[in-house]
Amino acid sequence: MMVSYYYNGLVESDIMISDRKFAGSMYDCWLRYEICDEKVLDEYKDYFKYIVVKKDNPIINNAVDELKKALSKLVDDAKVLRHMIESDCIFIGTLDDFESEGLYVDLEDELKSEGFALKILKRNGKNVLSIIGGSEKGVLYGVFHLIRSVFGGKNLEDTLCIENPQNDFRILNHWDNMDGNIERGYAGKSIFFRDNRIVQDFSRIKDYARLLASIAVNGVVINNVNVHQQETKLITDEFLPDVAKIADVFRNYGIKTYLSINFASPVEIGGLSTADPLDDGVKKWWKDAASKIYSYIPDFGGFLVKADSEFRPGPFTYGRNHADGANMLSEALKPYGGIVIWRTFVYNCMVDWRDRSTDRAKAAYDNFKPLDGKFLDNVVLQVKNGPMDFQIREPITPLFGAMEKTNVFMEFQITQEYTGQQKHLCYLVPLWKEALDFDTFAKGEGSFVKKVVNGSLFGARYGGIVAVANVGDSECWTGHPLAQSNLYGFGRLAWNPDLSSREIAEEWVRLTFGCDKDVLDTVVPMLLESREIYEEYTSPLGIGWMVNPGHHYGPNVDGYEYSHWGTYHYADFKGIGVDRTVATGTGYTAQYKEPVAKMYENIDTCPDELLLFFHHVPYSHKLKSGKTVIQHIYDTHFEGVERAEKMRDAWITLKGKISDEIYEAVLERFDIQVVDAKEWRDVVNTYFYRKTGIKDEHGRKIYE
Ligand code: GCV
Repeated sequence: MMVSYYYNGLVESDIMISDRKFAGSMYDCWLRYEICDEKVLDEYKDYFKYIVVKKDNPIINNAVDELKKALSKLVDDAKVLRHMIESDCIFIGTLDDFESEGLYVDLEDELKSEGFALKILKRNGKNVLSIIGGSEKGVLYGVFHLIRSVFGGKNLEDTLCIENPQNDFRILNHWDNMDGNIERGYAGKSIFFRDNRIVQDFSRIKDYARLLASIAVNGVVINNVNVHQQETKLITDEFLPDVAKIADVFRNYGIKTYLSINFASPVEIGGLSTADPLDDGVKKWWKDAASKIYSYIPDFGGFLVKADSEFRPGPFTYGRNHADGANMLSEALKPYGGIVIWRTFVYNCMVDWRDRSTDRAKAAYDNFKPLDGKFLDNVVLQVKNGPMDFQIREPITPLFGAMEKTNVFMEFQITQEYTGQQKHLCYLVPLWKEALDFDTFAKGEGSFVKKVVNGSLFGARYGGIVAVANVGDSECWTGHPLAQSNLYGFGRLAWNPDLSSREIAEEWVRLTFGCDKDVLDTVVPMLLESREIYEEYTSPLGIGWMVNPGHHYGPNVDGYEYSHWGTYHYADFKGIGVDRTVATGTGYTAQYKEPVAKMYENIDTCPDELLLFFHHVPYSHKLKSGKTVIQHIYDTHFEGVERAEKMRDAWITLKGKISDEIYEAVLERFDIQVVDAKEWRDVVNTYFYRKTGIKDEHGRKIYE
C-alpha cells in the first residue's frame, strides 16, 4: 500500500520524508579522508612530510588547507613551507613557481588554464611530488586529484597524469527560491535563502564550495530559473551586497556566481513601461544593472534566463525573438566578460489535448533552429538533454546536431524530479553518458553530443555542461545518502565525459564508504542497475510521464493525458504511443540528421526502449526481444519490483559495514522504494489490463 499523502495534492515540500540527523558522517560526502588501502600509502608517505607552496592567494591557500587536512589523517605533522627544502616533498604551484625553483616542466602547450599535472621531479637528488596547475584553479583541482587518488586507493604511478577539463563551463543551477523552498527540491530547504533574505551564516555555503571544488565545478547559479517577485530584486542594491558575500565564498574555491534574471525586470522593478529588448531605455536599464552588479562582484559569471516558457515573460510579448532578447542582455554583460545563458526549454504549455498536430517534442528545435547564427558570441543556449523534460527515458534532443553557429551547453537534472525524488535510488550517470555519447551525425559519423557541448565539433567559443542541483540543507546534502553519487558523478563527468559510469561509481563508493570488498561489490552494481530498475516499474518504452500532476511523484497513468501540457501517451484499447514519424505522424523525426532520422522513422530500426516515443503501436506489436508490447509492460513491471526488493535485500547484508545511521537512513528509503514500486506496478499493469483485456502470459496477479 502506498502512503496516502502522495495523493492529497500537496506540494513536494509537504511530501518530503523527515530528514534525520546523520551525526555528520555523510556531511563530508566524499571528502571524509579515511584511508581506504593502507598498502598504497607506502609509496606516498615520504612526500607527505612537507608541503611546499610559494604563492599566497585565497584559492591556493584553500588548496593547501585541504591538503593539510587530508594529510593530517595520514602523517603526524605535515608542515607547510613557503620555500623549497632539501628533502622529498610535495610542491604545489603554477608553472611560474616551478620555473623559479629551476624545476623544468615543459607543459605550457599542454596545460589549459584549469588543467593540472602531477609529476615526480628531481631536485638536488630529492624527489618532488609536483602538483602543477595551469592556474590557481588548476592547482586546486590537482590537489583534489591527489587526495582522491590516495584515499581511493590508487597507486602513485596511476596518479601521475596531465589532465585538462573537457568542458570549460561546469555549472550547477539551483532552483532555490528566496522564501527558502526549492522548486523540485527533495533534500530540505535552500542553503542560500531563508525568509526572503540571503542567509547570514555562510559556513554551510563554504562547505558546499569546498565539495564543489573537489569535483571541479566552476559555476553556480544560486536562484531558480522561475524568478518571482522577491528574486527579481537580487540584482539591486537591496540584495547585491549579500550576493557578493556568497560570490566571495565561492570565488575562493574557483567558482563563479551567476543569477537567474526576470526578463521583465525593467517593468517590474525598474519603473519602465516596457521590457522590449529593442527599446533604448530598456537597453540602458540593463547596462546600468550590469554595471551595478559588477561593481559588487567583479567576476560575476552572468545571467541565466528562462524566457517565454511556462508563463515566464520574454521577448515574444513585444513581437521580438529569442535572439533579440538574449543579445540585448549580452551587450550589457559584454564589457565585463559575462555571459548570457538562455534556456531552450520553450514550448506551448497551453495546448488542447484534442489537437494532435502540436508536438511538444518539436518545440525547442522549431523555436531555435531558425535563429542559429543570430546570437552574439557571449550568448550560450542551455539545452535539456531530451526534447520533453528529464524523463527516465527519452531520446536526445535533435537541437544538439542542429546549432552549428551557436554556443550550446547541455542541461541535465540531478534533482530527481521524475526519477524517484531522492526516495528511490536512481544513479543518473548512465543516462547522462548515453546523452553525451549520442552520435548526431551532424558532421558525419562520430559527431557525438559531447563534442557539440564542449564546443569542439562546430568550433564554438564556449562549451559546457550544466545540471540542476539536488542539494538542500539536509544533513547529508541530498536527502537520500546514495544520491550524493549523482552530484559527485555530475562533476566528474563534466570534467571528463569519457569516464565510465562504473569508474565514477567505484570512485564514489571508495571515497564515501571505503574499500571493503563487500561494500564495493554490493553498492557499485546497485548504482549501475538502479536507473534500469526505476525505468522498469515506471513508464514503459520511452513514453514518459504517467505521474501525478503537480508534484510528479507516484503513478497516475492518465495524470497528464487530458491536460494542457502536451505530454500524452494516447493509450486506447488497441494501442499506445505517439506517432512522431514524417510518414504518418507529427514529423518530429525529420529534426534529426540522417541516418538518425531514418533509424527512428522506421519502426523496425527504432530502438525498443524508445518505441512508444516515436510510434503508436498495437499492444500485440512484437519487440526485438520477441515479446509483445503488452507482455513487455507486464514483465518489466513485475521484474522492476523484484529487482528493487533485491536491492533492499542486498543493502541489508551491509549492516555493520556502514555506519548505523546511514545504514538505517538508506534502508528507510529502500523500504519506501519497494512499496512505491509495487504501487507503480499494480497501477500500470491494471490500467493496461483493463484497457486491453489481455492476460499476463505467466498468470501473475494483476488487479482487475
Ligand atoms: C523550474 C519542469 C519542472 C519545473 C521547472 C521547468 C524548467 O517543467 O516541472 O519545475 O521549472 O521544468 O525546467 O524550467
